[in-house]
Amino acid sequence: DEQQSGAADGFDSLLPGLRRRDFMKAGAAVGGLSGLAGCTSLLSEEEEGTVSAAPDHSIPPGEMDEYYAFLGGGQSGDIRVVGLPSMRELIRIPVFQRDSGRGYGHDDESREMLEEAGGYTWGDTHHPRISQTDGDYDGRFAYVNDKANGRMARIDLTYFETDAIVDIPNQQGTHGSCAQLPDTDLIFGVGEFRAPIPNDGTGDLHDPDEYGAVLAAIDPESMNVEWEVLVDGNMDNGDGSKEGRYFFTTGYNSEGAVTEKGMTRSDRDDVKAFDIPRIEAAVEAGDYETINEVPVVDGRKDSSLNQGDDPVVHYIPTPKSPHGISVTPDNKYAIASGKLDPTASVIQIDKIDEVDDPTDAIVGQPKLGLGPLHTAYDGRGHAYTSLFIDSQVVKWDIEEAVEADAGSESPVIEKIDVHYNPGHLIASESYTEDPAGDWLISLNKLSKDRFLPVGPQHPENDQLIYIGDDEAGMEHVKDSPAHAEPHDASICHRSKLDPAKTYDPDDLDLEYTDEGEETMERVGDDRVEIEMYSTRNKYGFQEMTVTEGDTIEMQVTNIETTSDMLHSVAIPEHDVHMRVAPQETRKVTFTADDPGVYWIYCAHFCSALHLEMRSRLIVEPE
Ligand code: CUK
Ligand code: CUA
Repeated sequence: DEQQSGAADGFDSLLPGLRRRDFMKAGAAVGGLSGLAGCTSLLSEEEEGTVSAAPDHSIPPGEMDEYYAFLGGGQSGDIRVVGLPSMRELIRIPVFQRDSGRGYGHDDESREMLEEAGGYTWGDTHHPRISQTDGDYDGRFAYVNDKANGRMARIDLTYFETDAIVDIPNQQGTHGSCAQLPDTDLIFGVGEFRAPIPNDGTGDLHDPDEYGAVLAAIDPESMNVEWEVLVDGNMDNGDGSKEGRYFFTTGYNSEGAVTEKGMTRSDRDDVKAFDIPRIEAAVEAGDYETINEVPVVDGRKDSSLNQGDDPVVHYIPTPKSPHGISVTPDNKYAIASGKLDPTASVIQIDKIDEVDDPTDAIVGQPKLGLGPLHTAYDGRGHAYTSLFIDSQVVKWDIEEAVEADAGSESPVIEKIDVHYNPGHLIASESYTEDPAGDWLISLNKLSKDRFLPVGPQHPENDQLIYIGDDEAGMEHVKDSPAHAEPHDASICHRSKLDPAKTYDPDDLDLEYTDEGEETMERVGDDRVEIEMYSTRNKYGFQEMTVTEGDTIEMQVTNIETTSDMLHSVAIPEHDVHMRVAPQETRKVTFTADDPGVYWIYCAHFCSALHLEMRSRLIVEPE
């Protein structure tokens, strides 16, 4: 297994599977390695078998991965579905952007969805979270944020397709996203950018004191925003307690500033613990202000709802600008990573509502390294935190961190180098009550010299690390280049997903058109409605004649029952590419503005007669 051979990156490439720590041990036996280029295969054969504890991670041709990893594609606006442990990208699910490969944003339904959600051409997807029932993945939906335009989307995991997008009122920079556990009763969108509320040009736009950020709670079925909570400072990432009582957010800029200098002035920011039942009681009691049709509960520090013993939001002071937050699988702790501080803060969840001084809920503060960003779990009591500045993943013992003094390094078990500068990391099923504890992906922001150069923009580097053997320690087994730019991910065992092989026509709103049922009708003066089928290797109509200026509604059913047998409707010079998968019916509406002949063709290669699968759109002059 020679993933990295040939790269000029030091001894990691000479000894695939050999960790730096082991290198020290092996060093005596193999001598000075710097001059040993050319001996790579010899060394690998000798050393790999004895050193590697990882199970075989090279999935042979024809065999399948054990896990699905869903990666937020960042500024690409999509979700990437990657198989683990092979790291093969299986498919991309377009969410906030059009994608001609999947016909997304080309048919009426998905195009209207994108238009109603603001009509933007892109989004910034960071945190894909899979719906849960009883604290485990149920394989029904994934939810993901759009940091760019303040939105949340739902992906139907039966079809691996985006089926709803909500444009969240009063929120700019929807960053963290997370389902309320254990049964996905709400979806939370975490508002990062402080802005005027409502942001409609009223008030003093230059006065940051008039800005605010909200947490939004969204109904997972209707995708309506049910309520919001206004807070002090801005927010960043979020995660919920496993029983559903609290939702935690990190934040920076408790200063409420508008410049980098101002945002980093004070030594403390805070973790906010939203008490969901109390917030819902406040909404029930009418204790809110309706802004842009959403009930907004005042959760700022000086709000009357936060005085006394039953605050709706606890503000727990933590060192400078904590970034990631995640709840341990046993629901005991919420761990916030320090970012600008070398520690993580271990917050004991059942203390939050008991202590007089919120700081007392912090029961551990291990010193981990420089730039701790995100923390994942193996279910064996260990935490794994990405160190952005140190370019490392640090493994540490959670209970040890509670025992040890604040600032102690003793909970640290092991560090492994990653290449380079990790943002998120994620372990298999880390967000559930029962993580699998075998694989971890470090989602590195910089790849530098790890791959063939491809110009000034380098790919990201998603690195696979085996964490299943505590004796042997973490083992880096694979590099995988990624298109810009994965942030968070969720890893789900394949047994928990049941994707459809073909469409179920009952799941679709449009009517199925079988062979022989095709119709073409002129409706009114300048509208033509077409309903037809597609199959190997023809469309329901061999030609369609319309008049210049006509609006054409073309609905097409793929009547194939064989899985994987896609067709599409590509219309030159009309910006149309409508995919139809087996048993799927879709509709596209377009205007025939220019007289002429246009060859409608199928763009998905479907058979030896794929090129002959054609029809003519004949647009006669008026
Ligand atoms: S993230 Cu969104 S800035 Cu660390 Cu969860 Cu990358
Ligand atoms: Cu149908 Cu190609």
